[in-house]
Amino acid sequence: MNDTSLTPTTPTGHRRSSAVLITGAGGEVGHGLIDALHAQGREEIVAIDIRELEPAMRDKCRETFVGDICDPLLLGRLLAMYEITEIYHLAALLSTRAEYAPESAHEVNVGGTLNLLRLASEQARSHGRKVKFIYPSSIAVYGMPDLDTKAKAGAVTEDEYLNPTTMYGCNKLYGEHLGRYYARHYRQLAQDRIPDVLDFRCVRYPGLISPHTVPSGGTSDFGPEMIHAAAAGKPYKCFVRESARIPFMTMGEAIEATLALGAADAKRLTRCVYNIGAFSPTAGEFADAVREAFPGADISFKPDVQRQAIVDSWPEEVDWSAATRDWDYKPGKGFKQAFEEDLLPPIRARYTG
Ligand code: AKB
Repeated sequence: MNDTSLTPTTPTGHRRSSAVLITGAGGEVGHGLIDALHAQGREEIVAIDIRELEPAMRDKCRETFVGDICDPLLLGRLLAMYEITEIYHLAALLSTRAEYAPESAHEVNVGGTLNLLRLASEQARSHGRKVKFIYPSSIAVYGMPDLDTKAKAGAVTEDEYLNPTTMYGCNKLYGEHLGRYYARHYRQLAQDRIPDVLDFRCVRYPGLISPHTVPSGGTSDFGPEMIHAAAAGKPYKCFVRESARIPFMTMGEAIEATLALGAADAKRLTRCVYNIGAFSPTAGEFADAVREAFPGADISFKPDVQRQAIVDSWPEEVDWSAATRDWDYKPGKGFKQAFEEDLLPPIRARYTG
């Protein structure tokens, strides 16, 4: 975009400091992302969450805000104080939680995303450069019509079976479209339109497994919950049947892939939305690996019909060949190797240490 910028100063006339903004920073992905960006020497992290971040996380940020992304005053403050060059918009109500309060989920997942996209475009207008907007979406955008189709479909591409059955999935799919709209068509009829305000890049996550945090509010949570429960010596009743299969990856690989997409050469990117994934064990295979690692593990299966239906509506595998072609994405390890090398050691340390 052209450099038609207003001078990036605060209302008191001081130059605004540059910032990479992370929303939903207190969640599982936020933790991993703050760690990774801090390790890269990024000193300009500004984080928002509705809850206070832990001190260890706060120490890695330039500034943290406790607040709601739906609050226009908070976003106005950010606009006034910072020259935001990059946004990682992680804040969302996940699939299970959203089904208990669909309208609130819509407010956060769609309203919040719209606020952030508007903030990004106002920032870009004010400092004269495109803002990079990294948006994690999810396999929840898919809606497989039945189990037979799910089994036959194999690895689904980004553009197939987009009929989500959850509010979260609908919200994420719309968020992907909103991002593409802001990046390519925003205010397309306005006389004073500035083109190219946003560089929108979206990565669709499968279920994520972190050795450091226990997830909450999602429907892919059965995988990580099972491992953490066994390591903590607690019994676990799995809410899906043993044959349930969806794609997963480790949190470490998801963060690496998110940063790789963020750093990718824009000229090579042929689309806004990319699938990533790594392995697709069934819940039963998950349990076998956990029992092998923790021989006394007490894991039983008691499917919850509604949560099972959500998992059944997600594909068994995703096709990530577009990510490989455009930004060299390659999953590192299969399930057993990732489980043994990347998950077990830190999980054991967490519960014994
Ligand atoms: C959820 O289960 O809602 C999330 C997701 C698959 O996006 N973990």
